[in-house]
Amino acid sequence: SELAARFRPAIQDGEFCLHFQPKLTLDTLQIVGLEALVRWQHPDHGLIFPGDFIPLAEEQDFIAPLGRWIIDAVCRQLAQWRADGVPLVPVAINVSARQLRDERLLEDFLGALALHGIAPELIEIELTESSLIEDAELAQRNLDALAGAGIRMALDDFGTGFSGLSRLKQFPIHTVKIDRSFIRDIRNDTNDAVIVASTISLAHNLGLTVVAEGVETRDQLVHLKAAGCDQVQGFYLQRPCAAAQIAPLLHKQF
Ligand code: G
Ligand code: G
Ligand code: NA
Ligand code: MN
Repeated sequence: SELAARFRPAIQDGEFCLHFQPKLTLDTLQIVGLEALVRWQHPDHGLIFPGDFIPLAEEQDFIAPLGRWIIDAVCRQLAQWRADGVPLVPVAINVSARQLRDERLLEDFLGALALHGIAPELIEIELTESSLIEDAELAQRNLDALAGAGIRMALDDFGTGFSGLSRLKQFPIHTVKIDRSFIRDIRNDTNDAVIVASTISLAHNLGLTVVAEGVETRDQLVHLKAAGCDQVQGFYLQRPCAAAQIAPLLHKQF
């Protein structure tokens, strides 16, 4: 396709960029982490969101080089913030199914961390349930090695897959992110409220941190706080934004 043909030059020409969305602790509403979200500033099509090119990148064997660019860009950004005196919080990187099966994944992370002098505790990987299902052996080896190196893992979009509970035992997961489809109607839909409450209780019993994603209203926030959720992320709190807008937010709270 036309988009795929431009993938490689787009890296060279600096057309990819990262936005960052804060995760806040429900106790104090302080920022305790960021999620990196890739965007493509296409010369003809304008800003393209990852939903419109990540699946294509996976299909076209471009996800490995793009993934490497993203890992390096996150570590470079952390080093830049540190040089600017910005208080650092961990940054989460989304890793897709194909990337999890790449023999070089560990090397990519460790190489970028070393190059930019970043501690592994400042990086988190976000995985989806579905990415853990097929060819789980290779994924398991990569994830065990990454966890062994000190990188934390979050299970993203939790509740939308079929195998969440067994995966929590099998893989080195520290955090579950409850999918935003359960948060949307949490105030009115009893099923959603029960699913969220049960997920929080299950996760806490397993010693895991719980993040609710897609929080768009104050009412949802109040409900999640009463339900004992640990962290929140969503448009009500902060939309994904450029690094330059994140720095003052981190400065302000420390
Ligand atoms: O921004 P948007 O709603 O289009 O994001 C859609 C999907 O793209 C999300 O599922 C998100 O996890 C994924 N995504 C965003 N950034 C990255 C990234 O850097 N790498 C990978 N593999 N997926 C990403
Ligand atoms: O699959 P994943 O959870 O990684 O998807 C991240 C995507 O969710 C990003 O594209 C981000 O823009 C989007 N997002 C973040 N907060 C909200 C929100 O409050 N509402 C909605 N609808 N999308 C959100
Ligand atoms: Na994510
Ligand atoms: Mn998600």
